[in-house]
Amino acid sequence: LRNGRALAGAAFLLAGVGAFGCSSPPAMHAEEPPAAPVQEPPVPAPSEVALIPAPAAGGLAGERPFVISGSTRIHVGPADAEALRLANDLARLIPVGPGQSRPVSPLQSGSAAPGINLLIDASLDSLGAEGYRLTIAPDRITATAARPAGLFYAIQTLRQLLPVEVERGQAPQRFAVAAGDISDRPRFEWRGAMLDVSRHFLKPADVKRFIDVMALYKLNRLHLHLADDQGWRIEIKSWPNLARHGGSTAVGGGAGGFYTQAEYSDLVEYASMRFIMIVPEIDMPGHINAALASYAELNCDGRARELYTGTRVGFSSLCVTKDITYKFVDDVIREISALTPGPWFHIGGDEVKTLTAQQYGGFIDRVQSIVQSHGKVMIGWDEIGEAKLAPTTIVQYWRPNAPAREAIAQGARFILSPAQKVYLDMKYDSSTALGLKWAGYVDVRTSYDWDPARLVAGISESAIVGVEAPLWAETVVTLGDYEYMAFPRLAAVAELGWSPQQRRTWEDFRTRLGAHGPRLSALGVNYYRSPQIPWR
Ligand code: TNX
Repeated sequence: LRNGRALAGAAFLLAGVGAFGCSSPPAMHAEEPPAAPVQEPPVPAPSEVALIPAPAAGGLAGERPFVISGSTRIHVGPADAEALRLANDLARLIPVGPGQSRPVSPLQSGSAAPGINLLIDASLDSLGAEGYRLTIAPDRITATAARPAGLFYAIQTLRQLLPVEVERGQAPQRFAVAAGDISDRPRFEWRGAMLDVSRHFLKPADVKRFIDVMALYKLNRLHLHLADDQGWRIEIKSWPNLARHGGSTAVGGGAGGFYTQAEYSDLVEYASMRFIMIVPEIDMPGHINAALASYAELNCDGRARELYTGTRVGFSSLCVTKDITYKFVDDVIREISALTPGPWFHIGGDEVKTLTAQQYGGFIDRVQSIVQSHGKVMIGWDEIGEAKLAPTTIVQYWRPNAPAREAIAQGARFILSPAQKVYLDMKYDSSTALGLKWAGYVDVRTSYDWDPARLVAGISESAIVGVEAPLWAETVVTLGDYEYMAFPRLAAVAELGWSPQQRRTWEDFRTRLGAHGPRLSALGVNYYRSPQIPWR
């Protein structure tokens, strides 16, 4: 079936070109059996090759493909260690045969050779730090970028043009890659997902699997919500009871868990190899019961709270009038910042219902100075607009229909995470078993079909750092649950963050997304088979 479909597509693409199958000459010598025609692999059908996010310019062409075979080499520019690492990753994706690695060789000069070429070319910086050019012609594939991140994204584009079997480690021996010429760069620098690992805990191996799928869609920020009322999920050496006791349970009373500092650093490293920066969040002054249960002295009354396994919000707060609170905040931000190469520290700041506006503003102000003293840029949920913000501070917009007036008036920059559009914990529709619905049902089209620059009056393109889809975890427990809520909506958000508005339409996206079904399946992702999508 697959071949039949592919051949039909090839006929569509190559009508009359005769690139394969019919190119063998008629037999000339009656006494010799005719030579078996070289069986050219079918060109992938248009319905099978689909790029998400859609590239900014160019695309696939109906011309002769490039055929990857046992003799195809991968070339990298001279003396480029990062390109070599990426080339080796690509070589592992398309081995020559079972257990046979594909050779990677450095080019003598900077110019491409027959085969697959991965080149860093600093003069290409018109495409920015993440942009790339990818050309696929009959004799060579050439990926060029000014920076390694761009080369990585070129490879993710190429990966989406390879047979889905490569995702299972079963590359065919010979296959065609659709021809094309693509010049690509992202619309926004911030294309993120957030995992709430506090309400339920995801072990490091599961976070890595999630990162793998993020990378396929060119997402580049993973925000980890590391502490909330129900669980403290990162080891803090100067306050060891936070993880030991505060991390010992979860919503519903499960076993919880936490990342040791070594495990966190390993995640940071794993993500950075895929050009994803980890953004740590410790939510404060509210959403902090796990800490209040771990250390009595953090409470105004000096009495430790009970661990909490329910799902209410807004009831807990640090004691903003005690000095020890700021020592605690300083220690936590210092230790996590030292483990985090990315420039940001997210302090939460949402849903505080037990402080006066003045207490809240004063606390955020002080914490902002602490974050800056550790060399980081502060991020907070949109409530922080009520405090006096530093010019570098970033506001994460989330409340449906909130005008964000105070933050706009201060000239803040925004990450857009409107709950009614991109909250991955909202149910898709009334039949979704997992998830919440306080911001409404969020189907795939709702996540996709909006323009960030037109969401909030007063927040225009230049004030938008990017988009991020948070996955709150009150109702999700296993990696399969997280995946079911995240995919395919996160792919929609990835395109929202990457592709120019005028290159995106829902009709086109839903068809391309349908073609991604087999790849997500091959990756073992438990995605939601939305009835809005023509899945293949
Ligand atoms: C609101 S969004 C919260 C979270 C909940 C989420 C559930 C935000 C900053 N706060 O604490 O988990 O709703 O959808």
